[in-house]
Amino acid sequence: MTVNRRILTLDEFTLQQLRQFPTATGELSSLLRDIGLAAKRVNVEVNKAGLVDILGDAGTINVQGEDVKKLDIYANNQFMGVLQHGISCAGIGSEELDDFVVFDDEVSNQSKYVVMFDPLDGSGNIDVNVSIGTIFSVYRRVSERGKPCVKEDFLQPGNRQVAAGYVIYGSSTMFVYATRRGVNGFTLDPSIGEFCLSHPDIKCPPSGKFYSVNHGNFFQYDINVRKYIDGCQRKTKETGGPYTQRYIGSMVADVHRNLIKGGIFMYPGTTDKPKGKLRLLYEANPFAFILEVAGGKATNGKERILDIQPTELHQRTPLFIGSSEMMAELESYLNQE
Ligand code: P6P
Repeated sequence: MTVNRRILTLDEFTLQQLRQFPTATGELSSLLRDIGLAAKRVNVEVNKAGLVDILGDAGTINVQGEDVKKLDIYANNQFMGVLQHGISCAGIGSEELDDFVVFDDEVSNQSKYVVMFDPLDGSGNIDVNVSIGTIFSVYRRVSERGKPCVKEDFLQPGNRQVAAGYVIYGSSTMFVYATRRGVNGFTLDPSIGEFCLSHPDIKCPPSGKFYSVNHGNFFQYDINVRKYIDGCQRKTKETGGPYTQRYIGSMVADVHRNLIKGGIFMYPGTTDKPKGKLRLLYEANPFAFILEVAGGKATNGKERILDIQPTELHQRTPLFIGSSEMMAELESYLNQE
């Protein structure tokens, strides 16, 4: 009897992956399931944000000095809650919190992983209905069991990530995650409340037509960055173009599009912000891991993002990320004297 090929849910997929590793404990599958659950809860609120009093500012300012939207706080509490009450996570770092949080309870101190996350990136777009997202990064703790150590367990370079992913709350809600075995995308089916495998084994096209950058900062960029952007605008059919400038000010949406269709996303350093705006631990590192597994590249303009040794939770980094051939062309500009 042939079994019809069913569309796998996120849980079924992670368990299928687990079965290929007899020694695996299932903690990573459980962690991804927990994150998926929190994402579904956040999705409900994001989808009705215009209808209930969850829109607008919460009246507080976060550690970044940014107005905190009520959904930011709600999302942070949802992800932190499932991670703290699951079996897999010993502690977290969140864009919304001043410092790392060690859960320090009996179960958590025996857990294998720590998680960095931005609970709701692009939240400035909530009130105007532009796609927003959650970004997460998973590390195996270095210390043996017991209370994790910030320096040893939380401040690991991105090349030590075990998994990374994002949720995009857009025209549909997608959960995309990478392990070293590949990048897979799951679309939420509201009729059954499950993320279902819709984009298996995602590969980033080696080249594309999209370049994403905030042109408003153009004259604050390094001269070689300006030369590259100028080159993007001059592309013709004969030189691999024409390119299209697409930048919607929501990193998850911009990088997701370029991952799927090919393209390059840039948030360079500026004269006002030499380190750029984006954070290393919960924005640049997870996307750099995902893009590299999918065949793309990610640098800070000088070195591979994943090789940067972090020193603090909210440190920023310039970010250039996307299709390998477009990144190679960018690097040829950046290496000019
Ligand atoms: P700018 C959103 O606030 C965010 O952190 C990213 O999602 C987005 O790519 C970037 O900032 C946009 O920043 O300075 O271009 O508005």
